[in-house]
Amino acid sequence: MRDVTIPKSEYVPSEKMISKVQDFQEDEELFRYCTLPEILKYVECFTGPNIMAMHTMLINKPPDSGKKTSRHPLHQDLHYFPFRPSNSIVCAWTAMEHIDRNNGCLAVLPGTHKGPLKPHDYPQWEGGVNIMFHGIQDYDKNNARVHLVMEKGDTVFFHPLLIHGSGRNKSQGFRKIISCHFADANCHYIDLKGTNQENVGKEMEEVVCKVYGQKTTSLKDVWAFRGRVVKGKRINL
Ligand SMILES: O=C(O)CCC(=O)C(=O)O
Repeated sequence: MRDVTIPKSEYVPSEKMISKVQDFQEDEELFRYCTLPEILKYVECFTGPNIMAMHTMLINKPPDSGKKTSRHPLHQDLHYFPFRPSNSIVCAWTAMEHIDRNNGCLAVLPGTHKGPLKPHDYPQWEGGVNIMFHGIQDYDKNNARVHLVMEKGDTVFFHPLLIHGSGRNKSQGFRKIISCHFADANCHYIDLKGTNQENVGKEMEEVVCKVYGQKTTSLKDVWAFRGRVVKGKRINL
């Protein structure tokens, strides 16, 4: 992914242009992260013994161009997932360097994982919004906000309903993190039709069709194609 402020015509793949590498499950070195015993021992507390790595990301948050597009709006990750139950899904998010409010640390609203999945949409930001950066408009503004200052290698594990986002990168460096969403292999796919995830589901299908040059696709196939078993056996996902 490139930041929305970089025109397509100026895009040359390099550390300075790539803001996110998504779906690195075929990259042996990066995917090693998703198999580390130090990570899986905590993941298993949420998922049980049959663990699927469903969604992988290396985020290289670029120095903000001044348009504040390096921010990530407050959202719940479950918005993007067509599988349940939510209590059997967990994100591991690891700092690859010191991260604080200056380079855009995570901001979380504690306790929000106990609430429902809220409707998401693109925020109305003047400088533009990156593709798929959907946000929640109606979160409780009085809810405490905690900024997670982390050192290289520190990892947080969080629930897919936890409302979180990240601030703009005011530093001159690239803020790097690596993350994976894990799920219990017993989770099941759901139909997004008629839910508040219907739009994101359609948008995701469109992106996949564009990238892979296909006319149609199904979200279930997309996620089954992405998912990899990392411990135990593959069951439903
Ligand atoms: O790393 C960040 O800045 C936040 C990423 C995030 O919340 C996400 O991709 O769901």
